[in-house]
Formats: sequence, structure tokens, C-alpha cells
Amino acid sequence: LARGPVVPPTRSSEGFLREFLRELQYGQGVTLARSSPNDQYLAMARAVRHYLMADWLETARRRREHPAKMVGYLSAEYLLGRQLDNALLATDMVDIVQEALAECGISLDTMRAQEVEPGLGNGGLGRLAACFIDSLATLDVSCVGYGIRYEYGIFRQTFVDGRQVEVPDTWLSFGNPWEFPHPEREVEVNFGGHTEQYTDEDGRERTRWIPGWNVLGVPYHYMVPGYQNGVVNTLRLWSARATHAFDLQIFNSGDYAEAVRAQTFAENITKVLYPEDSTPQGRELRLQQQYFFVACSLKDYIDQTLPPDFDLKRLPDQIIFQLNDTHPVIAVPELMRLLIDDKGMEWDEAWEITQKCFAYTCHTLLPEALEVWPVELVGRLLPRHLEIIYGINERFLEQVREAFPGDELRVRRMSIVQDHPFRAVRMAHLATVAGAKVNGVAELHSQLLRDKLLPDFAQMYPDKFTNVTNGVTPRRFVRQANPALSELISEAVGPGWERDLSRLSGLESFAEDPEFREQFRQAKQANKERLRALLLVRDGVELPEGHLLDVMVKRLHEYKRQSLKLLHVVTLYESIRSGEVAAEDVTPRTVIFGAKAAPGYHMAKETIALINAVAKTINADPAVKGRLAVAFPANYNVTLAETLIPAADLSEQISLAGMEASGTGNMKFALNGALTVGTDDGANVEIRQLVGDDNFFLFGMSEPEVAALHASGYVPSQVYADNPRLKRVIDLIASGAFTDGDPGRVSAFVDDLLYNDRFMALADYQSYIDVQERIDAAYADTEAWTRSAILNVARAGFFSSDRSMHDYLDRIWGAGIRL
Ligand code: 26Q
Repeated sequence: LARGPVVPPTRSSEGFLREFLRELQYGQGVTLARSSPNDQYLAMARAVRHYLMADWLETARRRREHPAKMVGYLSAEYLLGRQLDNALLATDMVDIVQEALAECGISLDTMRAQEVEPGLGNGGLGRLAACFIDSLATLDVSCVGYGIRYEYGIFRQTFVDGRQVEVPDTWLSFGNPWEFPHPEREVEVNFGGHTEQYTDEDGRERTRWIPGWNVLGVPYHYMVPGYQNGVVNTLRLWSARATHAFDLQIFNSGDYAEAVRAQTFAENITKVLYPEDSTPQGRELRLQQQYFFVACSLKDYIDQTLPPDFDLKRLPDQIIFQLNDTHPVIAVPELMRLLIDDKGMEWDEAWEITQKCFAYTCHTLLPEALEVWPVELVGRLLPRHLEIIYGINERFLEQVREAFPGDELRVRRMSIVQDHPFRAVRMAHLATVAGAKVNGVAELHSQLLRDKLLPDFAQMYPDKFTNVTNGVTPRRFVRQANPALSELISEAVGPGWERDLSRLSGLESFAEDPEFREQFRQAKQANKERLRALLLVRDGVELPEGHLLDVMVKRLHEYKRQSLKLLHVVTLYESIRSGEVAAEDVTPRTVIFGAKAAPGYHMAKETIALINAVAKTINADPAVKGRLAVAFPANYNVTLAETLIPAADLSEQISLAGMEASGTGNMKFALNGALTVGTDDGANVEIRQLVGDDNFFLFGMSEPEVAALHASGYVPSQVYADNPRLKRVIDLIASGAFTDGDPGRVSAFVDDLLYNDRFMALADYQSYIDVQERIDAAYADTEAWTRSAILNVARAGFFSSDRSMHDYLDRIWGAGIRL
């Protein structure tokens, strides 16, 4: 027993009950009779964990014994969502567990509700990382996800008088049954100090870094189960601790308070997730976070994961580090430093290896979202890395001059180090120069990346650039979030679609089957009722019944244009109020918003306040009762998304064309049978191509039209003056009709629309109103709408993150990865 493989517990409700009670009694130290729901949750989560353990250990053993090339996914964010249901589904234990809990008088839903989701990400990018590691486990690809174990994840959003107030996310305070701390695998990370030259024993001139201070990184392991395939990969999140030597030294000098302060200082590094998701501020602590997790990860991989005495010349055969945006790009000079300073390699050889070990994914098109780090800061925090970056840049610019003689403007444009408006390291340039591949996240985005964001680089390295369109995991976002639809799908196309989403195409013909359409509507109805029940207890919101459910959920950002959605809502309201249309002639609609604003993003917060003000007015007005309602549940997160998205009829994807890199919510809605109203932006383009124009509501300017309007000079106040309807709507808002007669509370919002409107909401207004009128009419034709909804599901199989992973394997990660 001691020497053999780990034996999993018996897969039966008796077997599970045994594990559960053991954990409750011996783990939590309570009897069932006296246990709290939290005790029960922790015990059952640990019991579920037992069933994954044998597979986890076996997967690790297999990977050690057959060393294939591994993917090291480097991401500062993983927006995992709740773990319990995911683990139950991966082990196919829902029924067993439900039965066992029933014996104890415990409901599985109560247990599910106990879990606080790990919100270790801001939005799309973090959720994408979570989907990708799910898919890699399901495809049995050797992968370790590396990241940061923030003590506080994305803030919890509350509304006070309709304005966003952030509350710290204390996700760890009731205990976390899903993590495995490994303090014995701690890693030291250095910061600060200076560098010096010296001559080694062989007479070679070398550099060494004399750091000024250091911290420890403790890894916490999370299981990443594949879907019912016996594979469990690892997510390794790092947590900062004070160095023992550090505090001991001070402690011995008698200054206890100073020793504690040093500890606090070190542990600050992984204290909190930065809640900005598109306009990074050059904050020192943020750079510390980035270097901290990347240094831990590289050292852990080289010293602990590779076999001892591994010849690092062969590193590119063993690992590809995928850089999730520029946040982990400091890994590039870190690997150079390890190879040169620690392992004694020559520059050219180290660079050749480094260039093969990294690939870079870009997630933006907004120039201000590109990370730059002031040279002064990098030099102070990471002096050796700054030298290496200069070394990389010098050699790189030499190549640029060789390829484009006399073109000094180009040299300046392409330089990894910018001079203006301040001296800083351009992380996207570093990533592009160092990466073997650079990819965008949807076809349009990859094309704009080549043509607009990094054209000089695309010219110099045409073969580096590629596209991998994002995807989402069908396990969480269809199977788990939408059991009613899942059952229908399984009945129609048979089992197994969760792992081969292209099989959804088998639903095509069912769109023509009236009986199937009726069942499909019933599933949607069941999901709406689930949502109603949830919002009632979660937010005290009472959703009207029988409405078109129109949903816009995503981070609050001007480019995403929640403002445009709001103009539509006010247009509907105004047209009923003014008597222009009779209330009984409008298609009843409930609009749901969900959005967090970055705490320092003023206009985003103003928009939230205005949405809440409009909602309050509309919901209280008997003139529109039963016809129009607006809900804005606070704290939109993965958990809420899982109930909201399956209930939606209409998916709002209305960013200004050329601004949303991909979007992934758009995919989740389509897969759950919502129709999209959207611009030709990001992955919307591909969704429309796949589902067909008849099943997608396109509106607004295309990206080239946006560019042309910019070039010709865009005057939003002119659009306002020329469109009487728009003018009425804006005037109504500006009058204070939604803000207790106070125009002051809306002037920032209104003035920006009229005199700035960077993302051209007014330019797309009429087109948006027109398409929404078509939507009202289309929704009234129930059978046709259902047919379109089914076709959306049938044709969206492409957006599985399993497909994205196949594309990464084919286009980026190369041969040697087992499949
Ligand atoms: C960087 C430095 C300092 C502080 C914060 C940040 C930071 C953090 C998060 C910058 C950006 C982000 C997140 C970006 C993001 O979520 N982008 C989205 O990525 C999705 C997945 O590819 C796309 O679908 C979305 O279009 C894109 O907006």
C-alpha cells in the first residue's frame, strides 16, 4: 500500500459520504450536527479533492517519465471562477455527491453558494487564461500555469447612492480548500542594489548583480482537471514572504518593530490585484509583482522541474513560455540573466535560446494600454535587467539599421527604449523582438496589430506575426452554466460534444424542428427563472417576466460604449413618455448591465452612476411599467456570468470598431443561444461570418470607416445638432431628468459626449437605434427568433478554447508537445 500508486476513494455515494464525514470530523473538527455550512463546504471540497488526487499525482509522474515539451503559461491574472462545480463535473461526481449530501440533509446548491470565487483577474485576459489551462488539461497537453496568489483579488463592487464603492475582496478569509501551499519549495527573489564587473577564473569579463534586498516566493498549487479524462495539470501561484535572514538580522539587533515592518513590506508584493484593466499606471509595486512571479517561475522551472544537470542549450526543446500580454515580459531579461550571469553562457548563445523560449500574445489596440516602464524605475529595481535590456536593444537597433539604412526615424520608432515623453522601456517592443511568435486574439485584431500597432515590426519580421482567435471553455460556460441546454444538446447530437464542440453543428437541422424549438425556448425560460430567483436574493431586484432580456456585461470602458447602450435605453423611455409610441406597441424589454470601473477611472464611474440613475427613474415610472426595465446588479463576476449569460436573449457587443481586441463574452452568449447585436469588431466579425448575417444584428461603422471619419475630423456636437431624436435624448439627460433635476451630476458625461466622444458613440447612434428597432420586430416572431438562436449555438463551436489551443499548438508552440 505504501509503495503502490495512490488509490482513489470509492466512487459511490457511500464512498463519498465516508470521505466527507472524515474531513468534517477529523479535518474541520466538528460533528455533522454542529457543523456550519462553511464547515460542510470545506469538508466536501476536500472530499472532492481526494478523487482528483490520484490523477494529479499520476499525471505528474507521467510527465516526469516521458518528458515532452511543456507550455509555461505566464499570466499575472487567472480569473478562475468557482472551483467546486468544475471539479464535480470533471470527475463526473455530481449525482454521487448530491445523493451523499442528501443523506446528511445538505443541499448541493447551498454548498455551491458557500464558495467565494477566486477573482484573481480583472476581466477578459484573466478569464482567457483560466479557459486556456482548462483546455490544455482536457487535451492532455503538458502545461503549468504560473501566476500570482493575490491575497485580495478584484474588488467587490457595491453601490452607494448609485455610485461605485469598492470593498476589498477577502476571498481567503473562510479558508481555501483548493490550494496546496509548498513552503519547502520557496524561492528567493532579489531586487535593487547595483551591478559590478569582475574577471572569473577563466579570465573572462563578467557582470554580477549585488542585490539590495530580497523576498521569498512560496508556491501554492491548484489542481487543473481535464474534463473526465484522468488528467490533472497544475496551476502554480506565488505568494511573497519575508526572507528569514532578512528579518532575523534586524530582530537580533533588538528592533522587533522594524523586523515586522520588513516582513509587511515583503508581503505587500502579492497583497492586491491592480484593478486597472486598460490604462496601466507605472506603479512601482506593479513592476515588483511582475518581476516577482516571473523570477519565481523561471527559477522553479529550471531548478525544480528540469532534471538535474540538464543542458540548457536544449531549453527550447523542453519549454515554451507563453507571455499573456506584456505583464510577464520582464521574464525575457531574467532568462538572459540566468543564462549569462548564473550559468556562464555567452550573450549570443543565450539570446538564441531566449528567442526560442518565448511567444507573446497581445490583447489590445489602445496605444495608452501598452505598458512602458520608466528607465529610472527599472534601473533602481532591476539594475542588471536594465543593462540587459539595453544590450538587447543595441543589437536589435543595429539590425534595424542594417535592414533599413539611413532610416533613423524608423530606428527611433522601433527602439525598445523610448526617449519621449519620458525615458522608458516599451514592453511590447521587447516582447516582439524576443518572442518567436507574436499573436493577436482575433482575425481583425491580428491584422490591425500588423498594420497599425506594430507595422515596423511586421515589416521586419513578417513570419513572426500570426493570429489565434480566442475561445472559451464549453465545460464551464455551457455544460456547467446551462444544464437545460446541455441536456438538449446531448439528446440531439449525442454525448461528447463538451470535448469536441464542432459537433454542435449537428444542431443545424434541429433548428427546423418545431418541437425542438419549443424545448429550446423552455430551456431558455428555465434559465430566465433561475436568474430571476438569483437576482431576487442576491440584489433584491425583481425581474419582470416575459421580456426580451437584453444584456451588456463587461468591464466599464469608454471604448466598449456602455454610454451608447444607455442612449438607447433613454431613447426607448423617451419615445414612450413623449407619446411618440404607445406603450402597448413596444416589445417588452429588460436591459441588464454588469460592469466594474477601475477605481481611478473617473468617466467610467460617472457612467455607472448615470446608469443607476436612469434605472431608478425608469423602474419607478408607471408609464413604462411592464414594457421597459433596467437592472444593474452590482459586482458582476464569473459566478454571476454563469447564471446571466444562459438567460440572455440579446448579447450587446457594441464597441467602436477597431477597439475591442476580441471579446470573449460575445462567444459565451452565442454558445448559449443569445443573438448578438454588434459592431464589426474583434471576434464579432468571426461570429457573424459563422452564424450568418440573418442571425446577427450588425450595425455601426466598420474600422476603415472609423479611420476615415477620424481623418476627416469628427464633430460630435454636429451629429447631435443634426439628429432631432438624439438631441431630445441628450437634452433629457442633460436636464437632470434622471438626477433629481440636478444637471450638475450629468454634465461631465454629457459634455464628453458632445465635445469629445473619443469612441464615436454619437456617430453610431442612429445605426444602433435602427438595428434595435429591427430587433424588436424580430423578437416578436418567436419561431424565427428561436431558429436563429439555435443556429447561433450550432455554428459557434469554433469558439471553444480547445480549438484555440490547437491553433496555438499548430502556429506557435511547435513540435514536441505531446497530443
Ligand atoms: C497592466 C499594468 C498595470 C496594471 C494593470 C495592467 C492591466 C491589467 C489587465 C492591463 C490590461 C489588463 C487586461 C486586459 C484585457 O482583459 N484585455 C482583453 O483581453 C481579452 C482576451 O484576449 C480580449 O477578449 C479583450 O478584447 C481585451 O480587452
